[in-house]
Amino acid sequence: MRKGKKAASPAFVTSNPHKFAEAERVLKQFGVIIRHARLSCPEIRGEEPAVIAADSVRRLICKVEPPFFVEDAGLFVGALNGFPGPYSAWALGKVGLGGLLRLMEGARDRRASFRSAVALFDGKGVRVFEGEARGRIAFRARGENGFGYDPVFVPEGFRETFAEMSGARKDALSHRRKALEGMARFLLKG
Ligand code: ITT
Repeated sequence: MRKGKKAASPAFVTSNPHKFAEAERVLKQFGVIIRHARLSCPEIRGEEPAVIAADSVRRLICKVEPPFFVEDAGLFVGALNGFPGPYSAWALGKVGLGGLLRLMEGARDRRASFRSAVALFDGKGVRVFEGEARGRIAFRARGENGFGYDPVFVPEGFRETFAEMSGARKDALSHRRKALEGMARFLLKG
């Protein structure tokens, strides 16, 4: 457990309770306590999580009391030229994990990465923090923990999927933790 200077309590603007729970768990370790602003913010179409998150946070200025942050994340599969990437939530809703596994049938290169970008507005300016977790797509869905694509994502150096790991183990490896850690260090410096 890391202890540091007390930072202001930022709001996480997200409609996804799983993302909020992960962020709360990670940031608590840095002494950063967050509030949940349960809003969904329309996202621009784009490839880069950092660009999408920065745009979303800018559109919330004047609507949410600073400091606040948003996070954009997605699963980028090499053999599918980065799909579903920015369409991760949409693709999961449309075809589910089964649909992704069918697209990957016969694919020998199963490399993929989760990418996260956290965009913070601290009342003065916008800062973006990024994180990536590399791994591969499993041959079948395994595990009950986590959310989204966790049952089909095997992080580099492991055999288990994120969904077969404890929350603490996922946090140690995850794209979201890496991006949030960048934000926590920035907040604690300020
Ligand atoms: P908000 O935009 O309201 O925060 P969202 O669920 O739409 O919620 P994203 O656009 O960032 O959030 O996430 C896109 C999808 O990518 C998400 O719904 C999951 O299906 C998937 N995803 C993101 N991070 C994940 C993770 O850590 N584990 C598994 N799937 C993840």
